[in-house]
Amino acid sequence: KVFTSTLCTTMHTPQYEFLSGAETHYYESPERREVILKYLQEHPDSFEITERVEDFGLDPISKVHKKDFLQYLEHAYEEWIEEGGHPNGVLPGTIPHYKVARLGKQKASNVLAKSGEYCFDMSAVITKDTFKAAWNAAQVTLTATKDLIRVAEQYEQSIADGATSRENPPGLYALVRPPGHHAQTDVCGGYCFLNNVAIATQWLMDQPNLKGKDGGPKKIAILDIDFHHGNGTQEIFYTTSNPLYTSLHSNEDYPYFTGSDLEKGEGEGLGFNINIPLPHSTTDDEYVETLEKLIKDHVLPYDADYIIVSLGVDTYKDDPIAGFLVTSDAYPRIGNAIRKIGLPTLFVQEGGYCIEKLGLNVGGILQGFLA
Ligand code: Q9C
Ligand code: ZN
Repeated sequence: KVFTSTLCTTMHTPQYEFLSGAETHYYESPERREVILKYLQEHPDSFEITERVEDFGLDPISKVHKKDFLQYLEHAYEEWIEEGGHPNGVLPGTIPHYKVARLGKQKASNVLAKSGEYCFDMSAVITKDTFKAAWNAAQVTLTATKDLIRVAEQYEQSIADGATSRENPPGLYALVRPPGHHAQTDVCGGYCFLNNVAIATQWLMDQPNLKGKDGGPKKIAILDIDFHHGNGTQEIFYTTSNPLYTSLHSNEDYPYFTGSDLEKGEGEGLGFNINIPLPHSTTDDEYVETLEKLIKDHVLPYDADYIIVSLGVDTYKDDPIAGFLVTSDAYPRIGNAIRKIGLPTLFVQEGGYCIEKLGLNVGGILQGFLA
């Protein structure tokens, strides 16, 4: 079952960004959702699509993101225009580099300063409706997450009834944009503003009536298969043992300063942050074998109740902003490896920018999970 909303197409449409110093079109485009949706609609035997969105309000979002950051996102564009900023949207000109900010006691007082304080790069343009679009993506993801509870209970029941085995886990997919995994507690960046996966994960853990096997909250394992490291999700859950955060990503690309396998978590979270960086030469077999090993060594021993996948297909060989050698043949294999975990799974859309193959590649993962 697929959860989406037309607002993911109509809202948040920046005209340009900067890549390697050059002005280019904004790769995280509304067209991305359109081509994925088209593929899913062409395969009605595999996918049931719903545009039903429940409003969970601010509460689950503010459990992950700081109030001042949310206030900033909501009002940045109007302040930007008032201060004479370009109508394309808010882009930071000055970011508090740690070597500068170390001694700085000066508070960000206007939007030009705040744009740098609350954003870590030039790939997250805030337009008039960006906050609404990110809010909507989070609400769609939460709607799917609520359904995950329901289908998981059904799954347990039919196992108890002997009607199915643990090899047929239910899967849901939130087709959303903007994506989320680069968004930290109070910083946006990398096309991400609100961390959809983190918001969904935290909301699941906060459900008072939802108890895990040990009587505590349900356990969640996050599998981040976007080409880029999910610095946001890592930061948000760095000091906690639930969820387990695992990521396969490039060892030589954006966001450059996180994603090392030395980042293992801190305090209670130590050992619950698993980064597997891979070289740009990574092929289908290498990728799938590494994923299978990650699942065997880390995900299965964690004994989670749910899997949440940060689903990026910018691992694709012709992705315009990425660099692996992975082909379209790999995606059904990836989906199948995730299915074999045997747990109720929520897929949440992150990156993937090769418009021609985006539908096939995302659909390939989802169909591989079903098959
Ligand atoms: N040379 C996601 O996939 N610019 N974000 C990178 C690389 C930003 C990617 C430049 C890429 C952000 C969700
Ligand atoms: Zn990515």
